[in-house]
Amino acid sequence: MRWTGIIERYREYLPVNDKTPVVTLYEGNTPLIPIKQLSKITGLQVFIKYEGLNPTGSFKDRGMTMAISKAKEKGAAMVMCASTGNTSASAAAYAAAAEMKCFVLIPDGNIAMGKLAQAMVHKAKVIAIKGNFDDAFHLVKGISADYPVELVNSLNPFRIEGQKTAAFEICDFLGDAPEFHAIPVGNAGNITAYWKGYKEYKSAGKSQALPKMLGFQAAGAAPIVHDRIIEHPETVATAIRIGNPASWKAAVQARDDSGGLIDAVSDQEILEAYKILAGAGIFVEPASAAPIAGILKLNTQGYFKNHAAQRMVCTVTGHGLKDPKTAMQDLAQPVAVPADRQTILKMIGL
Ligand code: AN7
Repeated sequence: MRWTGIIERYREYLPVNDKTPVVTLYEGNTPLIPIKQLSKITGLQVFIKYEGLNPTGSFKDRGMTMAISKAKEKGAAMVMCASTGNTSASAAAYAAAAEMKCFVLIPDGNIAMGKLAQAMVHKAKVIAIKGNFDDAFHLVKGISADYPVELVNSLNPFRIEGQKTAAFEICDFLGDAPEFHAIPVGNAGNITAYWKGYKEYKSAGKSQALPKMLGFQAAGAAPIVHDRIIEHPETVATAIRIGNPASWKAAVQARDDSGGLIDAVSDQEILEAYKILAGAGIFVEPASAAPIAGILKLNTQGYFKNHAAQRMVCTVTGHGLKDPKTAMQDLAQPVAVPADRQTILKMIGL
């Protein structure tokens, strides 16, 4: 069957009707890839849900096809969001597809280059503010409440509806829900969406089990872990540099209802996990390495010792190409040499 996006595939589980104009870039249907390097270390069956392969390179597209389609249905001409980068890239692309205007507020100097380029090529109006994501989010909430512009951050319930389809895909692929699901937590929409998806699929009789939800925040931006707002969040994982998440309560509920946890991982642990994935052929952005760092941390604490061979799915949320600067940070640029066979053979050691 030809894949034409998450709304067509999972229509019966989504708040759409025959009159909803479906704005899609054929997002979803991302691969669930076994990573033997991680299975070997943990003794679990570890898979990654490679969300970097969505049309704009992140999981946000699942939510954005819903948010923009519903905005279009309502007759909206303008959408707006605050973003650490991926939401703005996705909003800009789907708004372009829908021929709508898009305004994005970003924290100046703290979004990865690829994401900024995306928002700009799709002709969103990009406004960098002297403040962080939380400041930007506060502003867009106020403006969208007072003016005819649709908010497409994950406070918009249609975003969560779209993003829950990733859980459906995982159950369809595995035949049931996995025992564990690990995921990065920033504004906390995605952990909320997955938990909703897993519960709904079980209620519909499409799966039998529910996973333990394991959320991971960056140590310098871990409000849920510390149970307090972080005024000045800091982390190399700029996507999750968020101190006051919108879906805080729902994330705590997903954690507690599933018998899981939300923990913090240091930037160093994130970058080590990032390199392990790269070594396995998978290129992600730093925030996406947080769940890998998290399960490795839990593994050293013995958390999985009675769970041999159980299934672990880690959502890796964004593509590595989003953030080439971090990728190249501690790598030497190649030095140009003469275009000559002998030189090349000597360099390769042949
Ligand atoms: C790669 O783009 O918040 O916990 O404004 O880009 O659902 O917020 C991005 C978040 C994880 C966290 N991984 O997801 C934004 C934004 C990547 C991300 C998260 C984000 P949520």
